[in-house]
Amino acid sequence: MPTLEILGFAPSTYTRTARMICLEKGVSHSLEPLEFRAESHRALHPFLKMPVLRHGSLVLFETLAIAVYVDTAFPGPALQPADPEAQARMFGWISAQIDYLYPALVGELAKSETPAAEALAAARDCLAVFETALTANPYVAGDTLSLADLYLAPMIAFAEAHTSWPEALRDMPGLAAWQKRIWDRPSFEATKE
Ligand SMILES: N[C@@H](CCC(=O)N[C@@H](CS)C(=O)NCC(=O)O)C(=O)O
Repeated sequence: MPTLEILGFAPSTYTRTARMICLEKGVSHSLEPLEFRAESHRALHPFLKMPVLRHGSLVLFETLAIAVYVDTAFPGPALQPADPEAQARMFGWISAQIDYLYPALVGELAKSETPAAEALAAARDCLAVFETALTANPYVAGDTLSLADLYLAPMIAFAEAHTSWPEALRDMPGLAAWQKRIWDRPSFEATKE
């Protein structure tokens, strides 16, 4: 079996998601650098983003493709609910993170150590939706860890590391309890920079 490679840089939230998924599945992988924005990068990822997965002759770009491949091609704990409705909801949470939370947290909030009130309000509004979900359930998509949690953790960790992460965003007990559960996992610890 060829070694599975994740190409990207450790601080990248999506690269961290891909790596956490490998670790949660028990799939050994290596983190490999990319020649960022060089032609060699374009050959692997036509949109010049990260991560990329390489596994033998298979090359995949886009985190979601990588996530589903690693979860379904390897044994280990399932990271997607088996129930179709629950699975569809999990993908809804992932899509919301990609389209709404990532731009608010990583794109805007994390740009400044002391974010503008507008950026804070947008981040708070978005996180409040996750707070509601995490008040009802221990994990984003229900009772068990799923791909949706492994998207969320790196985004929040990145924003925490790059802003003063003010008190206004801390007043979310469901999110805080979830953070404690995920932050204690070996996959989170092992992918810290
Ligand atoms: N849709 C892509 C987004 C990947 C993405 O935006 N990755 C960031 C790092 S977390 C990146 O490559 N940033 C470099 C850039 O935008 O030039 C995916 O889901 O994999």
